Amino acid sequence: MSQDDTIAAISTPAGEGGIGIVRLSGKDAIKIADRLFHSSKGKSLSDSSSHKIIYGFIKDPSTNETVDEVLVSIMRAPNTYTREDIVEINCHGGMSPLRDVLELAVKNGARLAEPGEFTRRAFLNGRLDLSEAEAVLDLIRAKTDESRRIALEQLRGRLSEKILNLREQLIKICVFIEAYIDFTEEDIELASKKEIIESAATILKELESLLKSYDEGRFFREGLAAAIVGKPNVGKSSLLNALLQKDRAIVTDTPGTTRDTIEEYLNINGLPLRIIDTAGIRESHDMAEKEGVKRSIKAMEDADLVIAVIDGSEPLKNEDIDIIEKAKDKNTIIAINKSDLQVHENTVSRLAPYASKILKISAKYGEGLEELKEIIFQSSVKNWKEQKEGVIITNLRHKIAIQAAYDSLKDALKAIEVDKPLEIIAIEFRDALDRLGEIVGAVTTDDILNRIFSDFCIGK
Ligand SMILES: Nc1nc2c(ncn2[C@@H]2O[C@H](COP(=O)(O)OP(=O)(O)O)[C@@H](O)[C@H]2O)c(=O)[nH]1
Ligand SMILES: [Mg+2]
Repeated sequence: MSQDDTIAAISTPAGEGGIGIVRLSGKDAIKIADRLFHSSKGKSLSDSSSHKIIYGFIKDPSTNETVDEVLVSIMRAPNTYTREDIVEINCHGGMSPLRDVLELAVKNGARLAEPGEFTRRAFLNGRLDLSEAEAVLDLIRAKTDESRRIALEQLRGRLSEKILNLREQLIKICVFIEAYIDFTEEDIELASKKEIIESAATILKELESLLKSYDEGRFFREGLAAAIVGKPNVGKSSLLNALLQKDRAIVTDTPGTTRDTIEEYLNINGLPLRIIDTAGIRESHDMAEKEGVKRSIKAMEDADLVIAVIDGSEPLKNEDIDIIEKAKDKNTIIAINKSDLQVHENTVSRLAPYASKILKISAKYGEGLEELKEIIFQSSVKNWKEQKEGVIITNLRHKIAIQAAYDSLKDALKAIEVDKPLEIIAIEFRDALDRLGEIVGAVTTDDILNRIFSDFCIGK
């Protein structure tokens, strides 16, 4: 894909509209447009100053036939989207005039643009960095106010600024270590070592908060899956119904009523929660129930959050503990249900070691549900409000790069700790630096660029 030629594309969506735009970018953009354009006053585009709109007609130079009545915008480099000369021909918005004008542009020296090629040129010419270019696509695709806000922030360079700042700190460390390697025979002094460790730790913390912002942002985009688990008859289905405020799941006092998982959506302060009621987990010889139990365990494993329900009116059983044990790697909330009845004395204290979030509820009488919702919200998105002020990661590519930088930095710290050779330590820091560079495009490959820009539509 050459950058020397002039590209052209229809930049507005297909279909009928009030206007449609054919866009040209490149060093011959104005010359090519001039071959097609006739202003009413006979003035050529080449004679026009930059950032002007001129009225006239597009004619086919080979037949002199008029194709459309247009307004043409002239934007001369470098103050343009691509940093090249850009001409935008505002046609009447129908596919026929647009296609004809585009075809004439191509016949007269332009090349059809590839998907995202305008933005790719903007990146290659230094108008946008890579994360800003990606934000252009996010902005086009934004479906909620929140995602638009985040995309716009990124387009304005908030993320880039943050990454550049972290890279500068890393460069300082690298330069320092490399100076040691080059000019001294000795090992790093203790004081300097401490300084390196401290600034690496600061960077690590910032990377951590960026990673967290991705996870929490994901909850708002995709919702959070919460599995309600527990023994049969503890009140799981009652809890689902109580949270939804409707009789969604069948509630009976016969254990083993719920055989399959049931899912419903609930909105907690704007957080879409997918709640999954599961079959009670117990040993069973019934085939259908066995299958249900299997699905419960799978739902628990897949969930972002586990609500483990205990029947507080009866003594705690080993089966209860077994289920909680199964969820030990999860963000787990223990809900001691049936608090309207007498809750057994030592149930709370016995459960304390298993989860930091324990509360008493009564699904039947709707007690403790607001508190439960609050705990769900807090434990999943506790930093979101602060994050809103800070920089938010929404792009998986960025997340992967930050995670890799984070891992390299951890390795660097470990290497310092065990007094590995300075060369090895320097490599880890360099690696972290490069991985962060991938985000803004300071370090990149054609592969990465192709992948990113092929997601764009033609004309952007
Ligand atoms: N007293 C009391 N009974 C409850 C409460 N929640 C559920 N139950 C009863 O416990 C039994 C089992 O409830 P269910 O929701 O089907 O439990 P599941 O098997 O865990 O889904 C039913 O008879 C419910 O009415 C509660 O908060 N208090
Ligand atoms: Mg049930």
